[in-house]
Amino acid sequence: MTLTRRAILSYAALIGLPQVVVQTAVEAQTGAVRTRQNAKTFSQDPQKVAALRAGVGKMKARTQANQDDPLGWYYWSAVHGTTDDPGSLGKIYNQCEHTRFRPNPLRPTAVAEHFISWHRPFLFFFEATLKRAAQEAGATTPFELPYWNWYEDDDVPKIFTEGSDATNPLWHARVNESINSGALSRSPLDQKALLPPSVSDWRKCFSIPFELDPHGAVHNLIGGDMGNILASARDPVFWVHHANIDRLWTVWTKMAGHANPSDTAWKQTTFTYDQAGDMKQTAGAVVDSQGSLGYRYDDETPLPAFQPAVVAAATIQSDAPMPLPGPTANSAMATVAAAKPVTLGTSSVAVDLKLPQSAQTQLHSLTTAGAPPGPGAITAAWLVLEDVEIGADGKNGGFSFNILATLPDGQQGTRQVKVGQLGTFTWPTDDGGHGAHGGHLAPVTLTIPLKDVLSELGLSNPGELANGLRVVFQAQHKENPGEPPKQFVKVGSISIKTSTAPLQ
Ligand SMILES: [Cu+2]
Repeated sequence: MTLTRRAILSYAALIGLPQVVVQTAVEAQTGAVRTRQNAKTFSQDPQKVAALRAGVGKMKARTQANQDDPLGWYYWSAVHGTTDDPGSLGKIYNQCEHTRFRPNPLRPTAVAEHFISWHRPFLFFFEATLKRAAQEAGATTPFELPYWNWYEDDDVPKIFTEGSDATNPLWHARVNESINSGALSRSPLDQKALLPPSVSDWRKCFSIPFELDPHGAVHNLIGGDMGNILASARDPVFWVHHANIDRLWTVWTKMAGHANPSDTAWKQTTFTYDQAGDMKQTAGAVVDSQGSLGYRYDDETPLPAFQPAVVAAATIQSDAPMPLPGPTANSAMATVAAAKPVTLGTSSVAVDLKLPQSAQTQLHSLTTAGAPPGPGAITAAWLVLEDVEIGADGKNGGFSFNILATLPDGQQGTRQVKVGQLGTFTWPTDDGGHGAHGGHLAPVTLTIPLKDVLSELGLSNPGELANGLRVVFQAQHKENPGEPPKQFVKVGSISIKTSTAPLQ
């Protein structure tokens, strides 16, 4: 799609003839393309860095004068999410599209179909506003929003960390200024479809697993405002993080056999970022950033998929099998395996859930197609984490755990399926994702359906469960030598529960 003249005029009217936006649109028509650069390259040009800082500084000054100024810093962070009352901007603020993992087994996830397509125009309009602010502040060097390639660079780009609040508009208080890039997953890049065939199949697509890890993991690991979905865009690093997310969507789209959704409802979904309705885009229009929005990235090379191996866990906890309760007269959950409470800190932790033989057989039978289960047979199984709470060192974020269900592969390796994530940004909530019920980090019970997980693990016979199911809390944060032990998360109990078909 190419921008129409009408669209150009409406952009122009929108923020008082912002030249950069008009220019953007004209360039899109004439074929000149703006290039978003790697922050590393960008940082080598002091003029560009100065212009970026001037723009952010100017936007922050506008917020000081009027919190809801649509050309100000707070406005753009609040369009994503805000902890303040949105007042008259209720339809514009708190719009970010994010998947949340819900404790309710009947609604294990709320899948965000527009995580990636909502953020693209969000960044585009923010970038135009930022460039206008830079011009107003007197900067004459043109620039585009840079991206932070955290697959290659552990450190938050230095232009965001040097100096202080008083001297550098890009500076922000963060828990970590360095992450562990090797712990971020690249395996979503392997998936051929953007969205899953159904909600319970959320792992079988690019967008949802990618949103969790690397996207959510980076939010979790930086911590501070970045680790809070409602405050994250206040931190300038948010924008270069999401520029990399946006870049990887382009990379994924260009890889062979990968396709964005073709259904009309998805394509016609409209996002509006201002009250007048001038900053508007549809999902279908922005799947090609270059054709519709006039920008590309300096690196759009396909990436090999890569799944970080399960690290040897520092702690392995296991319990003796529990006796399997007999069939019950109703379908209430029965516990077939349970483990002691665990505290999650600096290192990974593995928990072996030992299963009595009868439970091994019944769990295996869940994965095989066959006649409907007879009276008293297991019809469903869940991995249940109860009393999951933020620990004493976790409130401000700065940590991220993948929750993996694993089995040995018979050759000293491990088969693994990611079933969830624990971090402050991705903390499970039972609402739409904006923390309305019970607060941002309220204690939760996580109930994870196991049937698909066991199928994906490739469970071929009950004997493979002879040593139980191993649950690994895989730490993605860096271990800092000499650091005192941390308590990021406390998990009150871990168990496998089943429900059985009613006895006649
Ligand atoms: Cu984000």
